Formats: sequence, C-alpha cells, structure tokens
Amino acid sequence: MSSSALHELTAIVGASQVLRDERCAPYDIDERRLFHGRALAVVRPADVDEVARVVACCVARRIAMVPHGGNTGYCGGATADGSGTQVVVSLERMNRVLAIDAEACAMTVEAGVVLATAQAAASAHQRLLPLAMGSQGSCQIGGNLSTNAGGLAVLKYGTCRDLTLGLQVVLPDGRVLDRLSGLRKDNTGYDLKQLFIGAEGTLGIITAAVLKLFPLSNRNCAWLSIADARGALPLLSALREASRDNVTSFEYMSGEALALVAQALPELALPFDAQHHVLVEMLSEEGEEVLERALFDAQERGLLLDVVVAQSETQRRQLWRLRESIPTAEKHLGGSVKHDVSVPLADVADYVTKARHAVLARWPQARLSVYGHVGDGNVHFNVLAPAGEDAKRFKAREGDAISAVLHDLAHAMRGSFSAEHGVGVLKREMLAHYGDPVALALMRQLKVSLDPLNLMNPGKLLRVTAPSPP
Ligand code: 2HG
Ligand code: ZN
Repeated sequence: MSSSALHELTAIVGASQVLRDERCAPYDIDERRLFHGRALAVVRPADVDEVARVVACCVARRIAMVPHGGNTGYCGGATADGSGTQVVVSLERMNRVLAIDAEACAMTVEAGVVLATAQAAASAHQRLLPLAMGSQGSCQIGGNLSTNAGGLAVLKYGTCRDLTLGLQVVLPDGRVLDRLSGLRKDNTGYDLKQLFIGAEGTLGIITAAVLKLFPLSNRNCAWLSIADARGALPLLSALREASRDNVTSFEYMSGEALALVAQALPELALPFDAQHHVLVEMLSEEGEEVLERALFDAQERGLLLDVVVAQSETQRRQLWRLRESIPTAEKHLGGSVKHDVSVPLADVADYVTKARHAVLARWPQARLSVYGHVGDGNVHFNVLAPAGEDAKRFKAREGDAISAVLHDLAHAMRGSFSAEHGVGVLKREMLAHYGDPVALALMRQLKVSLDPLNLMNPGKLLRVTAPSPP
C-alpha cells in the first residue's frame, strides 16, 4: 500500500483501527482453516460515514476491499486473497443496537452486532428475533445478511431474506443506500435490499439493517425417532396440521451422525439409540400438551417410534446442544468433506438414500454424518475418513470426487449445491458449473454495473475479469 493510502485510511478511522502485519493474522484465516489470505491491512471503521470514506479512499486508489463480519462462514467469503493487496473492512466496531420498536415488531441494528446480542436485546423487549444458529455467539448480522443465513427456524420464519425490512449499504463507489425506514409495504420499484442479501459483499458493504421481530411465545421441543428418512415428511406434515402450522424447527439426524457425537463428546447423553432421529420444536401457548397430543396421534398412526418431550427449559437446551454438537464432533474427529445441499421436500429421503448408496459403493469404509434442516429440504451430507485413516489426507485425496458425486445427484434432482452456506471461493467454480447460464450472465451483469472496477470482494461468488488499468 502506498504510504499515502495508509495515511488516508488512518486519518479516517484512527491509527489504532488500521491493523497491519501480524495483527491481521486472525482475519487472514477462515473458520474452517481452508483459506489462508494475506491482507494488506485490516481497517475497522466506527460508523457508516467512516465506511463510506474508507470505500471512497480504496476506490480512488484501486484497492480491493473484503468485508468481514464474525468470520464464521464456511466458504471463505470473508478472507482476503494471498496477494497482500486487499484491505479487509471489519464491521466489528459497528455493534450498536440502534432501535427496538416492540409494538411495530422491528429492530434496527448495525452490521457488527453479534447475532446472540441482537436476540438478547429483542428478548429484553419481550420480542423474538427468530434467526438462530450454532454460531450465534460470534456471527454478526452483516455476515448473516450477506450470506442470507437460514439456521434453525426457517420453517416458520424464513431466511434473512424474509426477516429483513430494510438495509443500509455502502455501495462500491462510496455512496450510501439508506433504506432503513422499515416499511412493511413499499411497492416503488425493485426491491433493492434483496440485491445485497446473499451477495456475499460483492455488491457493497451492508452497514445496518431493520429486522422483523415477533411476540415471544412458549416453545416446546421433543426428540423422537422414525423408522427411516422416508418417514420424515409425513410426520412433519402431520405435526404442522396438528399445531396449526406452528412447527418452528424440524431437524433430522442420522444415527451415524449422533454416534460421532457420542464418540467425540461422550459427556453428552443421547435420549435413546436409533437409526433416524428428529428434533422438533413448536410454538404453543397452552404448554407442552399440544406437542404431546400431536406426537401421541402421530405415534398412533405409526409415524414415529420413540419420543422424549423436554419438560423444562434446561432439557430443551440439552436436546438442542446435542443437535448443535454434530459439527463440533466432526471437527474433533478431524473434520469432514461437507455438503449443504437442498432438494425439493418430496425428494429429501430419496436423495439421502441414493447419496448413501453412491458414496458407500465407492468409499465403503467412509463414515457418514447425515443431518440437517429437512423441513427446509436442506441436508448436510458430510463424509468423514474411515476410522484410523488420516482425515486431512483423506479429504485432500477424495474430497473433490465425493463432492462431485453428491452435487451431481442434487443437481439431477433439481436441487442446489449450497442451500445455506453460500458460495464464497470454495464453491465459486461449482456455481459456474451448475448455475443456470442465464442467471449467471445476469449476476455478472449486475456485478459489473454496480462494481465496474471489481474492487468489492473480488473473486468471491463469481469470477469477473478486472478491468485493465487506465
Ligand atoms: C448446521 O446445520 C450448520 O449445524 C453446520 O449449518 C453444518 O457443519 C456443517 O456441515
Ligand atoms: Zn445447517
């Protein structure tokens, strides 16, 4: 970086907020340690005005920027490349809850607010922010929106796209798009906020958002087993009917995935042994009777085998902890070749069965960790090295071939290779391979027209050729 650019950035955010050299290290590596970047500097602006000035400064000097939130993403979207020429723009200091309007059921937050902090702030006003996921203690709202995070209650409340009423974004030319009025109805042209949700920071930097809240209500949760994955959809359908469509989560877990938890985290006790487990949660003001009745009826109809209903908030948390520990267990066992596919709801069981056969036919000793938000058609079909084999070597040697099998299958079933974790760098070539050519061309057209110099998180999502220097 020319020293004048450094001076200018320092003048904007203050000397202590421009990090260099070894202080960039935590920002240079992603959550899964798949990507090792080398940032020129990390800049930590305090407010939207500073972000806009940082962007204008970088654009004037043709310096590429990488927006950075809680760094919990799985696809390398927030990591600088290895060139040592990109500036990471961390939103972590923009961590204020700006407003909560409990009656209007809306909250305005800056992009660097940690998701759990936003949930707690809403809860203090007797409101629910339904976005929830395993990484909520460190992921930030800006990153959630940039990847259109879904999480554990999409079934009832939708993804970030559905939960966002307004956005504030610094555009690639430094202008600020301010759409924080929080209007629930506004049919005045394109819904611009949707352009930036899920754009992974390639079209601008999200600096604040207005999010939808809901009245806090009582939640009941149960852990149950079913005969096979095919039984999941009829059960979900029965529970939705019985609860007047108040099922908030419906998480499937294979026996194998939970066996990994038992192996890696033996302090966590499973409610019972089974091959196919489901964690279900529903809203009910009448307490757990509604859930118990619904489950009893489902059992009578042969839709489920064993069941345990959480009798307290502590038990409920314990059940969720088991579900959320699956990725941790995989990590303890050396990590997995991860997949995040979605297929039409009616095809989920078929996908799981076919994928299991296809993988085990070629890698008979591989260990499988199959689970996910099957109520959303979203399956994590993760593959671990055979017991006793070096995990790193297995992933490096077989990872691409395993992923090709699983993604080809999802594609053949009109599914997606990335249901919730985005594209980043990890899946960029998959998007080029599986993406619809017309959709891809349109995305490229949008990218080029909003960011003609290709300075906003370049190389993420799409490969766009940088313009020649003037
Ligand atoms: C989950 O559903 C997350 O727990 C992580 O999306 C999935 O680690 C994974 O494969
Ligand atoms: Zn997931």
